[in-house]
Amino acid sequence: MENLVKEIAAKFRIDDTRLLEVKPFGNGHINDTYRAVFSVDGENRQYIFQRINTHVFRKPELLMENIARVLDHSVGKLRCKPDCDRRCIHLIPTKDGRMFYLHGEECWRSYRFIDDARTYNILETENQAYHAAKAFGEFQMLLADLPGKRLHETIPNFHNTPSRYADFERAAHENPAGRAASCGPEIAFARKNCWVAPILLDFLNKGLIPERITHNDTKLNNVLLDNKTGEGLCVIDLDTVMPGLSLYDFGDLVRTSVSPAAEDETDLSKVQVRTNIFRPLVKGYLDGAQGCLNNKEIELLPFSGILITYEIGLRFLTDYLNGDTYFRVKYETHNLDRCRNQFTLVQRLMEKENEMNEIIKEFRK
Ligand code: ADP
Ligand code: GN1
Ligand code: MG
Repeated sequence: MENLVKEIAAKFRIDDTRLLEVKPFGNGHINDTYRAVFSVDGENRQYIFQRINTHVFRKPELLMENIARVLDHSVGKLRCKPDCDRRCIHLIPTKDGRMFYLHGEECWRSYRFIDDARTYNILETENQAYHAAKAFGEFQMLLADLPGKRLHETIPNFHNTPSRYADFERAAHENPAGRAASCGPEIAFARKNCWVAPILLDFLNKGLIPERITHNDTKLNNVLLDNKTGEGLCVIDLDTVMPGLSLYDFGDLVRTSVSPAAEDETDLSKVQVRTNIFRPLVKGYLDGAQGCLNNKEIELLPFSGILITYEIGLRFLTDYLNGDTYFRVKYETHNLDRCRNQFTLVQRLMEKENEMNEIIKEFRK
């Protein structure tokens, strides 16, 4: 791997360098991410190298066009802020001026590494909740006036929950991996709760909530928090930035923040909703978005966590039924364990929905 990354790195505009170390980095389910340390003029400098999963992202050139537009616009708006270099990721161009490098069938890109910052897989404090949510809210606000044509849909129907439900029913009927019998309770849960699927799209179709430019993969570990100040610095993992709903972003943040358990925790008694985390999530997101959201969007913030958690549980179940063709798995029932965990969280979020609705009343305009 070291040799491969070295070969790839040589294609990017990184000055005369000596590669000291390269290691897999992060724990994403889709792309392959590496952190490389180079010695540049006697100083250590770090870069991120990523191999884009082209099975999932079929048109990487369009995806990179989206990212470049989004970053250009964000950098422009952030220029006058203190520490602006660390508030946005920066693509390193290739030596021939492109934003990615094609290595046979593989598509690689590189980012400047943002130092003195980190991501969290499990949220620890209310302060982290506030700052992570604020960064995602700011991201929403930054892109609210992106000029030019509509962004490309890098994965069509990505958060179209009824379409995800149809994919699930197809997998359950066709049973391609012969696993349907081993997940009867999960299939039943998915069916019993299918009423959740169309709700946000119905509000969109009625014109009550708007389409926006959204991130669409706002897992807690897709925002860097500053090691010193604890503030939200920069939103990362921009592959799915495209037209969407603010509620997809807030919902995924709720999904990955309120529970003290990892997404694949198998001790389901640990899957809980910490309502004390919900309030700073809402406050942070709304502070960051600076008035972008309308009242209907604010009212639906508690429900958004339920919908997105249901949708991801459904996607894990579908992938399990299909024989693990999409998400990276570490063992045979990994996707099923993730589904059980997420469906448990859906249940717990539903039990707390009234409490979350009470909290939201404080924030309506
Ligand atoms: P994945 O698709 O694998 O989730 P990410 O883009 O989220 O890929 O990157 C994986 C991890 O690498 C992140 O969780 C973060 O810790 C780190 N990371 C990514 N980009 C940067 C960057 N520009 N600077 C510092 N760390 C980064
Ligand atoms: C994937 O790439 P990563 O790990 O940040 C997935 C998300 C899911 C998430 C579940 C492109 O995100 O939609 O919510 O796993 N990304 C894609 O953990 O499908
Ligand atoms: Mg990520």
